[in-house]
Amino acid sequence: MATDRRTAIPPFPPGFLWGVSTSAHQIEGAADLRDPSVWDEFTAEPGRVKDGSTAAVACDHYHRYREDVALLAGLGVDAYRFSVSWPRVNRPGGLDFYDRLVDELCAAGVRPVPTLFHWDLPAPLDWLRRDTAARFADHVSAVADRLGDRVSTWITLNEPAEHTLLGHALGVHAPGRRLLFDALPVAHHQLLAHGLAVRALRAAGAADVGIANSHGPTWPASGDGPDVEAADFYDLLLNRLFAEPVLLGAYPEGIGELMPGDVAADLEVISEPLDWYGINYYAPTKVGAPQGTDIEFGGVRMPAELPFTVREIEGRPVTDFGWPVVPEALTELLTTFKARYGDRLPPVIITENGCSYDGVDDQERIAYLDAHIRALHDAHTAGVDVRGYFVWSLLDNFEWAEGYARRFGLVHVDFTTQERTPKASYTWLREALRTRG
Ligand code: GBH
Repeated sequence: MATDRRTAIPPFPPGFLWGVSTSAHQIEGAADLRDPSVWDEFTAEPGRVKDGSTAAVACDHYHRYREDVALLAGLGVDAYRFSVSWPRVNRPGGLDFYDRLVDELCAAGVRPVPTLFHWDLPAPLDWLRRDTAARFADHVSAVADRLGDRVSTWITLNEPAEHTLLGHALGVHAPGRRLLFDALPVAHHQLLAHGLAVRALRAAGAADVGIANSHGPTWPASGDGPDVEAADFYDLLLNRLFAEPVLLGAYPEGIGELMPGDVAADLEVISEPLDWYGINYYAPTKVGAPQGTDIEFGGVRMPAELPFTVREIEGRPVTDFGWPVVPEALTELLTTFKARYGDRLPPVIITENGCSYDGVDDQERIAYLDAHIRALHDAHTAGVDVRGYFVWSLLDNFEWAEGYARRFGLVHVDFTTQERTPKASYTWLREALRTRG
């Protein structure tokens, strides 16, 4: 019998976790029931978000979570990765919402996988300040005390690399700072927050803890020395700076000296052992030597003084966002991490992977997900211990500086009526999961 390669998922080891991901600020709405976050303040500034929209209502998930959990159950995923909004938890009764959500997930047989920080920092706080890390640990303890009887799998931070780079170095995300390399303490304080969070979770009895880091291969624009050097530097910033403190307890050479505080002592905290390592993967980056002028790439202005320039990857299909579709770069990323870190790399979970395309008959999304799941399987065959795969995202949602213009969902959302419509990709994934080995 001919098998349709579009619906047959290659066999992963038993216990492999299939899931979908979202984040609080991007879907919840109910802004009146949370304290303001840096994102609420940022979106209130004219010109920051492309379509001038805010996440005040978003997908109104706060009020519609039952319907959304039913969509998860209908999809047949094992797990749901969502984030807990710190500024909502800061409101009296704010944790009640997550309590209800977790109960609903458990009743539906879907494992809750909360992320404890996904960029919506309470507005009065600031990652340039060291004490934000300690405040985060208190937040984590409060959440774990409340949900820990039903939640076993936890994620500390989402993409500290992007929050540092986009939010504090380049200023295109909240809080909108353009500090370039002066943003490095923001990275250190988030990493410290991660380590303190792991300790807080352990103290609360958590047995299954990871982080969701943004990673991707960086390809030199040519074999010339300056291009290779620039690509290596970009690899250091995006990959090594955030992986090595966590996995090896050390910063890449030359970086530790630039960080604030007692870095050696902090690295002890930052490298608390994890049960698994989460990677968000979207696309590789092609990088070349600086060109002496500011460049505009993917809607981000990168100043001339940066020691690299990002270049276009040609000859590949691109998503509506303009990101190239390069599934085999996921295999490359994972085998590279395995080669670099060996036994120091715990089992890997892909905590985000997905693409933006318009329309409900989203054949391109099916092709993207199918190819990336196969690429992940290739990494498994090559000896990388992969334990899970989460699609970004369940719902079309508030895509940060892009507003509602970029749609990443398996489920279409009409932002006027809040009507949810499963896309072709939802049906495809449901059938693929139903018939998985
Ligand atoms: C994630 O960030 C976030 O965790 C999530 O909240 C967000 O909604 C989702 O992705 C989709 O954006 O121009 O080809 O070089 C992703 C961070 C940064 C990954 C930009 C892709 C550019 C690819 N992304 N990067 S390219």
